[in-house]
Amino acid sequence: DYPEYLNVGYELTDAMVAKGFGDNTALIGNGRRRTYKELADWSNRLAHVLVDDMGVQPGNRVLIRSANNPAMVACWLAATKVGAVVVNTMSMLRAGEIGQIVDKAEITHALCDTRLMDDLVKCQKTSKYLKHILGFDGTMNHSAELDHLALEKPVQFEPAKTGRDDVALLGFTSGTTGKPKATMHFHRDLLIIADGYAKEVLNVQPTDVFVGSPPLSFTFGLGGLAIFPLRFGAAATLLENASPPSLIEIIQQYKATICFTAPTAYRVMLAAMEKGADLSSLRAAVSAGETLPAPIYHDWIRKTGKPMLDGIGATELLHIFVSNRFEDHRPGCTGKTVGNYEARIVDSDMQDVPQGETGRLAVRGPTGCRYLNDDRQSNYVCEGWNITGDSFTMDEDGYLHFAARNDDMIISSGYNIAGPEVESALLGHPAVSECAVVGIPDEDRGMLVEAHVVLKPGTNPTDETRKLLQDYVKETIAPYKYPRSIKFRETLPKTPTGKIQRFLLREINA
Ligand code: 3SK
Repeated sequence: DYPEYLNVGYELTDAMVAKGFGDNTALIGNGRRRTYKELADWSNRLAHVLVDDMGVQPGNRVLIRSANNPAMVACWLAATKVGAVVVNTMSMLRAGEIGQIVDKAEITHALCDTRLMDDLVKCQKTSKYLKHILGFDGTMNHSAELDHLALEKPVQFEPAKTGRDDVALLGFTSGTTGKPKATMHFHRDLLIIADGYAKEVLNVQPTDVFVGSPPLSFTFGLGGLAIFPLRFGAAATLLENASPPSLIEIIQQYKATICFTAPTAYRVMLAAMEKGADLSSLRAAVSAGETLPAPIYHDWIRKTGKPMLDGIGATELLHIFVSNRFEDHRPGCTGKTVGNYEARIVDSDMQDVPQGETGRLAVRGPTGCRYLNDDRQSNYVCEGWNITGDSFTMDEDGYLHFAARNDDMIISSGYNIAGPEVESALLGHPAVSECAVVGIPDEDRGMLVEAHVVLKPGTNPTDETRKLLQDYVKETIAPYKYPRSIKFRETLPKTPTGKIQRFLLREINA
């Protein structure tokens, strides 16, 4: 239903002002609130700089390098208004990693928080594409060149007449395997995820205050911390340091109502509630990016009286396409498809598996995978269905139950063992803080179930603890699934977005 010409930067700012949300708070960050009118004006001034001083043309690829802060959102909106194709990148990337992105996306222009300039400049020195860089002040003291130039510009800007099917965003994903891919998303896609998931599942209201940890460079973060609030006149708090203690502080300070983060952060929040933290303002706790362990789900309900919304999304599909609902949620179940998405469970020949059996999740709907120049496209999209790389079962009522990432399925002595199921069992033991289960090569069994366990303080990593945990798993799930090998670790390797990098744990054994 979107008009033929659609500019998502305009829709989320000037159009919101026109609809009467001008005085609502849009963004909170660096200790300040900014209204929709201020955000519209600010992004319009920046858009003028992009055109007049940097020579950005519609279709140019513009990289933004920043931690989550209001300036990053303003830059993203400005570049989108100009009709550029934006590539948001994480502050943690180094010159070599930025270089891979610049080459893949043929990026010509970049906006960069001045605190992060060194690696970008290093990358520019060897790049055949990146020609123009301007720095902005992410701390909002307006001390950088982009800020100075913007102050001289008018607050009105005529947005580029972009088509609804013009590419607005390139979302980079290395998944959990390390090889970056760029996913293309149209202007309309960015509104579809808000008008679908955010409306249907979260029922976002202008009074909502969003908070969360995912970087805006990850489409999970861009949706949850920018597109969803801005589409409905709500506010987003943006945190450069979104560690669980900072999240807790901000939730209490701004009475945040909707939180987007991963299960590990919710575990810390539950512990903080024990010590008196008041998180009662939260009406929606969205968990995605990692399997939600049942103990966290149950504890959350026990402590808050509200459900946790487990969902599954993918950068390829832009955001969450299967989710639990406030009124309809079950432990160990990811829920049903959102909006117009459809799901099937198929075998390797794209045939439906019998109902109740585990197979590959295939999804199709209003958004889908379009890799930029990548021969992995045909692995991801088969016969019009997106194969997400996850194994699921679908029950007779259409609810989807996560089994494993396809890479996390362990075949041991002929048994199919889902690593996350063993993880879930281990996490039920009070001594376990975090764990990851992988299959490692084994002469006798083909593969062996190996658990990497981070213990809670106070428990010693001894053979006795190992045996205790193995016995516990045998009592909790079918005994053949127990981890024959357990390695104790101080931490688990994770991507910057909080996903456990199980492939690194497998490589240790390879
Ligand atoms: O978990 C993910 O990979 C994801 C990616 C994009 C958007 C949303 C989610 C949950």
